[in-house]
Amino acid sequence: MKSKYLYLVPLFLFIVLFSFGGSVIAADKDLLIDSVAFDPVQPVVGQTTKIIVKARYYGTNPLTINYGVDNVAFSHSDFWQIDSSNNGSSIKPASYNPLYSGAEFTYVFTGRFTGGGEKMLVFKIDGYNQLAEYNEYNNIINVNINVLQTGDLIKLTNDPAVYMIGDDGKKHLYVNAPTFWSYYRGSWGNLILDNKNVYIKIISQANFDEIDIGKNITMKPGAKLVKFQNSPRIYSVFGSAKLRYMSDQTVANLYGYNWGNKVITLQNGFESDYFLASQDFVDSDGDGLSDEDEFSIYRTNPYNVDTDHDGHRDGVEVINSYSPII
Ligand SMILES: [Ca+2]
Ligand SMILES: [Ca+2]
Ligand SMILES: [Ca+2]
Ligand SMILES: [Ca+2]
Repeated sequence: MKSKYLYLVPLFLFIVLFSFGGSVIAADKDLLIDSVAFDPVQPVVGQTTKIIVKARYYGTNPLTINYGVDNVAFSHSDFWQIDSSNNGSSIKPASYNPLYSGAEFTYVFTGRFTGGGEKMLVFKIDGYNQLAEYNEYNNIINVNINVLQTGDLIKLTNDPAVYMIGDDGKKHLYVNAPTFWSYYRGSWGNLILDNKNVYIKIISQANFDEIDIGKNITMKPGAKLVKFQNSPRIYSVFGSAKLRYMSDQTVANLYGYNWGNKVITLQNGFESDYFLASQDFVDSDGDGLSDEDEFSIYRTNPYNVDTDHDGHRDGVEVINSYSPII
C-alpha cells in the first residue's frame, strides 16, 4: 500500500520547488481517507447504525502532534449522532503516541438515520487544514447510501418475492401476488399506493441479509376472501390478520352469486399468519366491512352501508377494488 503513494512525493516536490523557487521546505506528510463502511451494511431509518471511516497517514517521520487528526469533519443529512461528544476517533497523535507512516486508524460515528432515501455523506480529514500535506485532494470522500424506511418495498434481483420494511425496521414478506395486490394498484412498472407512485428497490444479497425478517404480511382487510388448501372453509380478513368464518350463504348474501372468484387460496403454511376471531367481528351496518376497518382503513361510515351513495355497498366496493368513498 505504501508504495502506491510514494510516486506522488517527487511529483509534488517538483511542483512545490518550482512554485516557490526552492525557498520553502516541501510538505512530507499526507493524511487520506481510505474507506467508509456502514454497520449494518443496509441501514434502515431509526436503526442504530455505525459509520466506520478508515483513514491513513504517510510521512517521512511519525506524526507526533495532533493537527486535528482526531477529528473527521462529517457533513450529513438526516444522521443523528447518538454521542455527539465523541468525534469518533481512535487516534490522537502525541509524542508519547506517535502516528507511524502507513498506519491505518478508524473513526466510528454511532447514530441513527432520521430520514430515508438516497443520501450523500461527505467526510473530510484535517477539515480545518492544520496539517500541510503533499496531497490535499485525498482528504475528502463522498459516500452515497440508500437508507431504507418504513413502507419501502425491496426485492433481490433474481427472486420475485417482495418485502416491505415495517415500523419495526424488519422486512415483511408478501406471501403471494394476491396479498401484494390487495394493497397496491397499477402494474409492476407503475405501482400506486394512496394515489402515489411507489418503487421497488432492488437490493444486494448482502444488504438483504442484514435486515431482520419480520412477520408475513396478511391480506388487506376486506379486500379478498381467503381459504387454506387444507379446508373448504371461507374466511373474511379483518383488523390485524383476524379471520371471520363465513358460511357460503353469508358470502353469497354479501357478494352475490359469483363470490367464488373473490376467494384466494393460501398455502397451509401461511395459516399461522392469521388467527380465527369470528367473535370479534363487529359490522354495525352489515356492509361486510368491520367497524374498525371502516374507521381506520377505509374512512367509510360504519353506520352507513353505502358511504358514497352510489348504490354499491362499502364492502362490495372494496372487494371489487372500487373506492367506497368516491
Ligand atoms: Ca492528504
Ligand atoms: Ca360495516
Ligand atoms: Ca359502511
Ligand atoms: Ca358505495
